[in-house]
Amino acid sequence: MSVLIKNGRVITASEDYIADIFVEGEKISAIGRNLKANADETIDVSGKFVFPGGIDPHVHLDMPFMGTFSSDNYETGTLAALYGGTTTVIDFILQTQGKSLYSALDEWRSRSDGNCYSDYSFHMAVTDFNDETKKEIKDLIYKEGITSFKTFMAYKGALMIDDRQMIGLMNEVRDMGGLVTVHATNGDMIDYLTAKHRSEGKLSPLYHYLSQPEISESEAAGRFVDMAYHTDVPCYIVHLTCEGALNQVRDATRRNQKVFVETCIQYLILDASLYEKDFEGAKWVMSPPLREKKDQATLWAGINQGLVQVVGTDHCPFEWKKKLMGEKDFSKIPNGHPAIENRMELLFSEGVDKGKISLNSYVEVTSTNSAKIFGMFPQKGTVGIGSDADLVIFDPKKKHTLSARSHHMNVDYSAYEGREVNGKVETVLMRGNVAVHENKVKIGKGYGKFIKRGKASKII
Ligand code: DUC
Ligand code: ZN
Ligand code: ZN
Repeated sequence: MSVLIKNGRVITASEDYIADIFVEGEKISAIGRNLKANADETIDVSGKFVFPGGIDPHVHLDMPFMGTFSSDNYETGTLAALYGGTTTVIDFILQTQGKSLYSALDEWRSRSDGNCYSDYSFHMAVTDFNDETKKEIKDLIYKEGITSFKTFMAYKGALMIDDRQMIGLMNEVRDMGGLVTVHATNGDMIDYLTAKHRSEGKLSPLYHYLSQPEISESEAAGRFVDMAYHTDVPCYIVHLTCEGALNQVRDATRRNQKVFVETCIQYLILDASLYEKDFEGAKWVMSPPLREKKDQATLWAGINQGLVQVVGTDHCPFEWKKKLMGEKDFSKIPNGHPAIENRMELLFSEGVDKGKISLNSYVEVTSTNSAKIFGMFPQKGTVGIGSDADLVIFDPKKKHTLSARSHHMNVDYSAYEGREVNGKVETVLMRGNVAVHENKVKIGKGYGKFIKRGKASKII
């Protein structure tokens, strides 16, 4: 199978030019002006952008969490990702405390194998670091291609590890050439505030927000960055939301430390005033919570300052009836919101179209930097000869309105209901095949394959 894409405006992390792209099999084989090729299919994309397929490095599909499962499984979640221009996702395996990392890998494979539309990979969340789990790190990196290890400084009693375990894990991962990532919020502080609010009868979604103040995140981010500095391990903070936490990263650069930072689309464009809508605020109950307008300004500036390298989603949807589990107690609302399908269009509309970030930055934070940080570059993350032909044809002029009535995510509400966006994903190629075209899927379940990743780049 070969495809000739003609007259696209090709955007990479560093370039912007009009060209034709010739795709043979799964790879891009030529890029140039007026290419003459005998292709099976020719698509004229004049006036459209061609972006590298999006990479969302932070999704939770079919995940057991807070007494239920996230409502998008690997089939529905990766299909929704494709509709939104994301061709690779990295999901999180959660170790069960007291069990091995490999038993968790088996469990996650049993849910994901053969079910994906987009390509996918896993981070391994280490929730119980001990002498046995320590021995598994090397095989995960070298045999399985799982090179990033997630830690939680919150969710005490379920996912959280203490600082002693953190330092042990960091030393091991450094020696084996991996990357340590973190959900950086102070679990003890949050537990204390949650219990206090509950005992005072303060039970609405607003108190989810008030139980996780900015300082609970900035303290943990600073502690994590210090431990990573001490152990000299490459480190990455997931879903960073606020000024205080980013200032910890800014400070770390003054001692020449490199800290990779991800924020998520919701923290750039939504704010905590949504928690004042009584129980409707449960739609946006996630951890960390939405923050203030001043934090949005910090995050946009952080992208332009090179302090924030990635915009993901933390996609973790729950149907409304599941959110209702916390109707009488905010601490029982399953944490998470749906965004996997909306990230690329929202960031284009709110970021590029409104002049907050450049087109090249857009490609960096939605694709290239994740590919580099997580060891998939240049197979993924760019439009280049020899790279996988994961391509997004994007119409910057097409306006449309986001709604649960038209989205493909398996959840009965949209966190962005009624929001008009400028720009639409028109066609998506996945490894050389047209996967989505004008709102219709063209590939089958199971097309998406597991991507074994290499070592993380230390420098991007
Ligand atoms: N935060 C969420 O909101 N959901 C899943 C896990 C997390 O850390
Ligand atoms: Zn998290
Ligand atoms: Zn998450």
